[in-house]
Amino acid sequence: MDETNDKLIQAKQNIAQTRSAKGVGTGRDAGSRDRLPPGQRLVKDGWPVLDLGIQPDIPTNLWQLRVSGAAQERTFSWDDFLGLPQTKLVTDFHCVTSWSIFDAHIEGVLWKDFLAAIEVSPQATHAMFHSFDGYKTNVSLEEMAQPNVAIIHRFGGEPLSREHGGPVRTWVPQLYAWKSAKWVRGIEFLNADKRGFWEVRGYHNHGDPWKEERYS
Ligand SMILES: Nc1nc2c(c(=O)[nH]1)N[C@H]1C(S)=C(S)[C@@H](COP(=O)(O)O)O[C@H]1N2
Ligand SMILES: [Mo]
Repeated sequence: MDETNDKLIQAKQNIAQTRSAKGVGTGRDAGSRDRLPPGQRLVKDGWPVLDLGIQPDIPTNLWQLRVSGAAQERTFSWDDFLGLPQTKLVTDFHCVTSWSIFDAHIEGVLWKDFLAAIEVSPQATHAMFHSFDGYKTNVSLEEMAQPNVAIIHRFGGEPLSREHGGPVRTWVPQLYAWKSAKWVRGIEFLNADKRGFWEVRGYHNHGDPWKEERYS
């Protein structure tokens, strides 16, 4: 498939617009607030897949990650990327469509270790993550500096599957899952905020699940 699923995108955009007209959030209380954000339900078996109708197939020998914008340009090959310090993490993950998963075992390069390998302009404030399917999403560098933010290539002890964004995706677990770009191919540093794919279609610009920042 090389066309995006326009009906699905339109439907999600409509949800964003109706929900935001009614005010923020679902208003539901999920209980166990210590772990499950409000309005979320725990998915116990499996991990739902969400995309635009395209699942790019990028073999690792052709995969590259390009750093651009307010940073020194740099392109990482698969081997360059695996040569960066590797860390294993266990985190939860929350999608705005209200599913959450607990205890995702992931592995990859912590954002702080990635930053140590590149040169970012002191003026940079945000990053735009660009993906092979044309998707993009913006995250502030302040959010990227939170613990457990990483660029990952393994999940559950296996290479990250194609449907979940393999070979490499970003992982920003303290924000709703649309902020974690699957099939990432580029990181563009910005001196001012810009909105990504869902952010221009009514999703919240920040996306904190604990504040139910679902739609704007
Ligand atoms: N490249 C890309 N990344 C993406 C998306 C996408 O369509 N394309 N969808 C986002 C959304 S809306 C969600 S909820 C999560 C879903 O990740 P999963 O399919 O691994 O659960 O990926 C996010 N990252
Ligand atoms: Mo999503």
